[in-house]
Amino acid sequence: MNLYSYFRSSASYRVRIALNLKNLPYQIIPVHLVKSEQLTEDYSTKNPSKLVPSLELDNGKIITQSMAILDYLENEYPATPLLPNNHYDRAIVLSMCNIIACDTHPINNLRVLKYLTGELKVSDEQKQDWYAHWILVNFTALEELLKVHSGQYSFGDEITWADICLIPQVYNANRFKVDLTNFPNILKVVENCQKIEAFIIASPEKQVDFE
Ligand SMILES: N[C@@H](CCC(=O)N[C@@H](CS)C(=O)NCC(=O)O)C(=O)O
Repeated sequence: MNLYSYFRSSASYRVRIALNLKNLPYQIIPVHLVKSEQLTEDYSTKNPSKLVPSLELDNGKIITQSMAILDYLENEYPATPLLPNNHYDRAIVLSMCNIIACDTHPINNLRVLKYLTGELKVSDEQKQDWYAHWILVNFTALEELLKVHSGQYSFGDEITWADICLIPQVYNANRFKVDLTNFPNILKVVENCQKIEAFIIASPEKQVDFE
């Protein structure tokens, strides 16, 4: 499989972790977001949203949207399950994922930040405030769920999609120097995940396109 990815893209990072956890071989095809390669005609025929990641299957078919890719991998490669079987447990894991993938990531994405500083003429300092504000609002909610449900990882002692979403989002929060000291459960889960090979080799620093 080919994964269209950018080293710093947290949505691509999610998919890299899942592929690694499931021991699936894949090749990275870098798409340089700062050079706007996601906007080229060639790439947008693969991903009409002009975003990474996109996963190209062995048969040439393409899946876009990181959560749809995770869902495909879960169904197609059920060994090493990354979601609980119990319906309630699964719903809790998805609640955690959605706090990140629906409530946080889309409003702190590159194109949103570019729109703030470009069209809306927001200063860099205000952009930073925007970024930190939405991390803090949403991490406060996530921390409450982790207080109840976390063990070694976000949901008990098994790795789930919740960890796959959390670790890249924390990487981004750190990049924007957001203070996370009030989130001890988030920090505990990050520390535990960062010991696992699948997470380590998915990290931005380990990518072929790392700068
Ligand atoms: N909902 C999408 C979000 C993808 C996304 O926003 N990707 C970012 C990188 S993390 C991107 O390609 N940004 C390019 C841009 O904003 O122009 C997914 O989960 O795949």
